[in-house]
Amino acid sequence: MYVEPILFGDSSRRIALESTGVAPASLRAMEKIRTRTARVGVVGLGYVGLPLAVALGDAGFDVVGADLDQRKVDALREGRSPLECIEDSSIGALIDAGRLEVTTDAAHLGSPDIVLICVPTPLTGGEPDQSLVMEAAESLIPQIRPGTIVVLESTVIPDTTDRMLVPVLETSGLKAEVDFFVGFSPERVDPSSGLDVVDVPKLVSGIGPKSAALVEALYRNIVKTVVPASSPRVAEFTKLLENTFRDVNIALVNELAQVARDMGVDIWEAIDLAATKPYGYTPFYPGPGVGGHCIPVDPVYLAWRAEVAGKPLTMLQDARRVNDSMPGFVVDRVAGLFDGELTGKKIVVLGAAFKKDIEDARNSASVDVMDLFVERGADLSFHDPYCPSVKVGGRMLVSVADLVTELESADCVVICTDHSSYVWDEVLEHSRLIFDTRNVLASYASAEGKVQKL
Ligand code: SAJ
Repeated sequence: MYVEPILFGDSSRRIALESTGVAPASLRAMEKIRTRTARVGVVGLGYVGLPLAVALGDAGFDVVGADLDQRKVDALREGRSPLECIEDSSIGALIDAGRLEVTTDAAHLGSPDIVLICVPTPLTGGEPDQSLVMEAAESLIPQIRPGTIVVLESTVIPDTTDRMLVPVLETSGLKAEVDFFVGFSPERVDPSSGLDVVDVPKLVSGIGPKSAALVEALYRNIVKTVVPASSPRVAEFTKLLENTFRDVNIALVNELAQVARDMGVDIWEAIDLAATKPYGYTPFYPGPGVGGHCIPVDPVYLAWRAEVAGKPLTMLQDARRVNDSMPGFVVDRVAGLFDGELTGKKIVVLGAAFKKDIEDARNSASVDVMDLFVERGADLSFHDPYCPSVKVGGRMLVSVADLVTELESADCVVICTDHSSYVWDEVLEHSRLIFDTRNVLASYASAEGKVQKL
């Protein structure tokens, strides 16, 4: 798997350099990657950092992970995985082999040879918030040594690596691309597709040719396909492009869903018909809104940077407005089933997670739907096999235990997240009226007469 790039022209020059015994920092760094003797720090052990830490440990590197969440660190130390997609045994084997250490403090990684920054970059007050990247960078300043490689994985505003990360790290007194090396490699982890991190092509980049070669060499140890980008900036932009593409296309079908029914068209049938076109079309589906940490966030990072450049991206902003309007559209459609009046109506929402078969309800449109039902005076309850409780209307709601009884007492059941574990025949049998935001009941004959959909 390891493909050794020639760092300094042809190999004879490299041998000449080595023979002097004064190998530049980058040669020593490359040697540690080639021999997998480098010690790797991973800052942030979430759905991006932890799979990477495990892949690096499995590849033979010693890994030290840092995460602010003490419970997560405790679980890892006990050989327990905090992520559905990683087995406890994978963690336990690395811990037992002394190949994975974990800490809550990124300032005490022990000056590892390589550091991957995998911290969240959310929105705060609707604006990009890169403070965790800055904190991670600052924690590395006293730990930078000649030969250190720092790779940013978090999704950031284009130019962050060059114009924020490098200057902060250079306050160590060392010079980037001479003493230490910096690159950007966007995370491409999909929390539910089951695709392993090693199977997803990985964009890599460096602030200069040495950094680029080192970052490429590192990832060639842990992923099957490495795709070099010409600069961190274009890789940062590409990451935002990938997810903005998704948000805009979801907004297109969401907006069409808001008018198709009035035109006598079943939007779901139209999308399936369009998907028979074998080229020039990618199917996306309407829903109760767009949740998660990526899709509703990344377009805002791109639009923010464009605004700074004096070129507002109006289409991205319109798409965000459409997607953010979906929870209200869903609640209005359900209210329309009761002559516009939801006060006192018993509404049961199925699925709090932001998408099917995962346990994450942060940034979930389902929760926005539930908030609106509460605001409109409905008697709201929810069920989700993955999310035991969520905050709705300012208070914690617990997933109902007895689903059948809840369904039978509901004036309307609203399917927001179509987890695969639901037995839809049972939901149909015990419900009087269903509003299906995911078209999951389309193929059920018994749905006739009791199911409304987007
Ligand atoms: N959604 C729709 N209609 C669609 C697709 C998604 O309403 O046609 C909604 C989902 O219900 C969810 C939100 O959009 O609320 C986001 O869905 P997602 O499938 O994009 O899920 P994420 O947030 O896990 O996106 C990740 C992204 N991966 C990375 O950023 C590394 C995204 O680029 C992937 O394409 C996506 O996983 C994936 O393919 O599953």
